[in-house]
Formats: sequence, C-alpha cells, structure tokens
Amino acid sequence: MSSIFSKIISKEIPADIFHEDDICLAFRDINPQAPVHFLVIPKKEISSMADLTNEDEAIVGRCLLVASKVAAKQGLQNGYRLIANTLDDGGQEVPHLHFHVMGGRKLTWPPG
Ligand code: DGP
Repeated sequence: MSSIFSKIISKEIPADIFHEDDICLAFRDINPQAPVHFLVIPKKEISSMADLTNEDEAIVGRCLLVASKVAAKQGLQNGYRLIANTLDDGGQEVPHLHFHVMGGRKLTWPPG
C-alpha cells in the first residue's frame, strides 16, 4: 500500500533528510516527540513489521545500522529509543514500515 512516505522517497514532498542510500532513508519526523526525532524507512514498500518476510532481512539490518549511525551523528551519545509502532494496537498511523529514533532528553517508560 502506498503512503505519504512513498512521496518522500520519490521527493514529491520535501523532508529534512539525514541519510539516503539504495535501501533506506532517514529523515526528521514532522511531529517531533523529543529534541531529536527521526525516522528510518526502507525504500521498499513494506507496510509494517508484521509484513516482513525472509527476503527483507538485509533491509531491516541496513535500517537499524543507519539508525545507529545517524543517532551518533545527531549527538545521541547518552542514548535514545528505537520504536516500530506496528498496526492498530501499536499505534501505527503511516502504513509504511518505519523506525522512530528519539533522544536528546530522558525518556519515560512504559509508553502509553
Ligand atoms: P506512526 O505511524 O504513528 O508510528 O508515526 C508516523 C510518524 O510519521 C509520525 O510521528 C509523524 C510522521 N510523519 C507523518 N507524515 C509525515 C510527513 O509528511 N513528513 C515527515 N517528515 N514525517 C511525517
């Protein structure tokens, strides 16, 4: 299913892009919940964590590696949180797999 993130990948709508390669894209979240809040998404249209298949293993690996590298570049040496909201109960709004990376303040636990 296509979503707003497909338009960010194709540059039809702008985003503050932190990293781009052949497999994934990292960009600032439009509605930040922390001083640093960016998303890492695969360029492949995968709807959610629940839709991953064996062939997506390298894609997910790249996304998480990029999350780690961009977090370091964004100054999150004190730590951060990585979240993949999944389907309705997980609070997923955009049906394109994405990893939130949030940091720059002390985050509480558990989330709501
Ligand atoms: P969720 O599906 O609930 O895990 O969160 C989707 C996130 O995507 C939400 O934090 C806001 C962000 N978002 C939605 N539309 C856009 C957009 O057009 N541009 C950017 N940069 N972020 C967006």
